[in-house]
Amino acid sequence: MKAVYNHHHSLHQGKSEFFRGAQVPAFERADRADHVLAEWQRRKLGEVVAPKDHGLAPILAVHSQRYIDFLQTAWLRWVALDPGNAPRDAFPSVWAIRTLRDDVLPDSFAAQLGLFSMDSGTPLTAGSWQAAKTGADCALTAADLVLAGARTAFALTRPPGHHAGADFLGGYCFVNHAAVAAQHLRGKGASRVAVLDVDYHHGNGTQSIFYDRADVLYVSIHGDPKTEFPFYLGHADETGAGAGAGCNLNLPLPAGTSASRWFEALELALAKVRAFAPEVLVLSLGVDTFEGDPISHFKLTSVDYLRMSERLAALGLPTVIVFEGGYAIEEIGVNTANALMAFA
Ligand code: SP5
Ligand code: ZN
Repeated sequence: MKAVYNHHHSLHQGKSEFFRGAQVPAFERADRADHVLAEWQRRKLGEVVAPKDHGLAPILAVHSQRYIDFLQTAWLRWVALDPGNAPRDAFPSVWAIRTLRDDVLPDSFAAQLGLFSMDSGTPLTAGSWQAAKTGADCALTAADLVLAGARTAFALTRPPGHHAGADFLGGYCFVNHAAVAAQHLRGKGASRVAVLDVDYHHGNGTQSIFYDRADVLYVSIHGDPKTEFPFYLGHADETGAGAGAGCNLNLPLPAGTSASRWFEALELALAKVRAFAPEVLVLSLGVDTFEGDPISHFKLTSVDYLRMSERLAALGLPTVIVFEGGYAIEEIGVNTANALMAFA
């Protein structure tokens, strides 16, 4: 298998995030990708290739023009507000929540940042756009490899993507790589694409982008949003809308869920994917389901990722794998490589 590696990932280096009123060191760190790459090379899982520039069109196929316009210039505008801002990441301080208008774009940078954000946990930095744009190119290049006949390709990128919606950032995500890849596969002739999301957190962005569509299935196993981020989406009664009715499956599990219970949910997810009969699978691979993850609460062990890999590969589908979350830095390389093992 080839890994399409984002050589620009470390241009995004969030310093901190907010937790209970305090600024704490960011969990989504640059060395996450370094550890995965090191383990990939240690196990000789395959060639590491550079992404091809796909321009903006495939990103604009799933994100709004106004949001991408904002992302491209956001850092320069943040610093233009006050040169003293340069050492600090940008965070929103105001939001266009219910009853407030989100259809009129304010001139104020602070107001735009809030309009285009779902949380205050996602530091926007000097290189966030470039890292996320290159991440999309990784996912697109991996999709191209699969379209050209590769069984599997791995987009090794950060920051992650599955929380980013058509019109907003959040949950450490700016551009939704899995959605960009799924849409690209559709445009290049795959008639049905399934996205399976095994990150600990519900991929609210991916779900919402495809919610009313019958051509892209979204299936997710995740921490119950009643207690876990992203809180406001990911419930079991979200099954799709309009033409997309029945093309969304959420399998929320309580914090503290064991590996055996998680694997039961995986079988339900796999059955749904099989019944949809997609031509291609996009796998949103987060390893924050690990028992040692510092922000998540499932109980998977490192060897469980080998079993996960076997069950996923048994689908027998051409698969584009996109790296998402996972914050246990010491084990992230081993866990991710284990999850890829049956594909390699
Ligand atoms: C892609 C992805 O995995 N995004 C996750 C975003 C989670 N953001 C909320 C994190 C809350 C952190 N809580 C700190 C707990 C410290 N013990
Ligand atoms: Zn996650």
